[in-house]
Amino acid sequence: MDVAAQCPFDYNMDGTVNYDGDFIIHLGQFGMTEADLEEGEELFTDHNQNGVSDFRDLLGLTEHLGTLSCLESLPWEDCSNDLVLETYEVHTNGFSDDYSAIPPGSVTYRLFLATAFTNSDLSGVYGDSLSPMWISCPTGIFQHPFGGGMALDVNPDILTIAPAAKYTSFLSMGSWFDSCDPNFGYLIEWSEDNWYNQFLSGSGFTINSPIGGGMVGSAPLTTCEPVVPGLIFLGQFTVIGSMEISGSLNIQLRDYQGFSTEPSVCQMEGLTFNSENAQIFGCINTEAMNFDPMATFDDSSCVAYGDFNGDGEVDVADVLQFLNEFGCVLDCSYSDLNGDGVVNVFDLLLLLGYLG
Ligand SMILES: [Ca+2]
Ligand SMILES: [Ca+2]
Ligand SMILES: [Ca+2]
Ligand SMILES: [Ca+2]
Repeated sequence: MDVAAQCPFDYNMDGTVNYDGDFIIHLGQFGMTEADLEEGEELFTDHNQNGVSDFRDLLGLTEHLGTLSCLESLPWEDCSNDLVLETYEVHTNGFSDDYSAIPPGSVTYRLFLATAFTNSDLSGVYGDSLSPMWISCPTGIFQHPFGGGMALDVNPDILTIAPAAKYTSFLSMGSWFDSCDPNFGYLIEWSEDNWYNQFLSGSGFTINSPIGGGMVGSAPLTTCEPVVPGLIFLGQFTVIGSMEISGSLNIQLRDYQGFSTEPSVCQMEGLTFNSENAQIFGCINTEAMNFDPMATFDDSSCVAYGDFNGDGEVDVADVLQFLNEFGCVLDCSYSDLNGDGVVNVFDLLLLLGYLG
């Protein structure tokens, strides 16, 4: 039996749904209808059979991307994901470098998808006329001249000469510009929306054309290790001279049980975020050593008293770390367990009391 013939996404029939082959072939028909084709050609990318090769057809391919075959359609899971908007930095006095300036009162936000899946990647962040994606920011979005609209466009080496680039606005498919191998999202912009150019020019945007657009994942399982467990990074936005930002987007996520198994897929549409609900990340456990009274969102950073290395136990390794600071009289950090400004035998006695 011909495996390839049964897989509607393996256009080049090499037995795998791949980025180099099938994805590129698919893009060749993006936005086309039957009428756009040459005589005898077929609109083989119109998987949802609405007469046009639209973004949702592309999602059909990206959910299979990297799989060995697609003999059966992938299982769909229920998922309840939420967006989390973090107030990352408030630029009360502004921030500038030799190349650009962030005005006073600007705020840098970071947007995350909260998911219960522990081993997943994004296969699409998108919008179309059925469910638009938009970001609204009345006062404008900061774009550093050395930045770019995607995480990968920011060269971390540039930050030493242009530190304000750290706050440039960009979208991401789970990767940070300053760490790890990214799952670089592939941008899909239909001319009618022109959304990416608007974003690059420093404004919000809407994707609501019938064809649709957004980002699709280009490689499976390369999403970065989350900085906060359970959160996938979606982008950073520095709002110019105000705090106001809101938006809505749609997500397709793949969940893996193991590297070689085929993923299952979940899709959530109409996820919204708003600066009115922005969170301050930190430890919210009042019992913890690093309790942050300003924090509103638990970022799993809590460290128990005496657990200096944060491994969940108070043991000899922590005592050794403590002894490094023993005798400290200035800026003594965590080792000053009783908070009297110095690290001495009274702190040691407290620590011995925490020993498990
Ligand atoms: Ca193929
Ligand atoms: Ca279609
Ligand atoms: Ca420990
Ligand atoms: Ca002390």
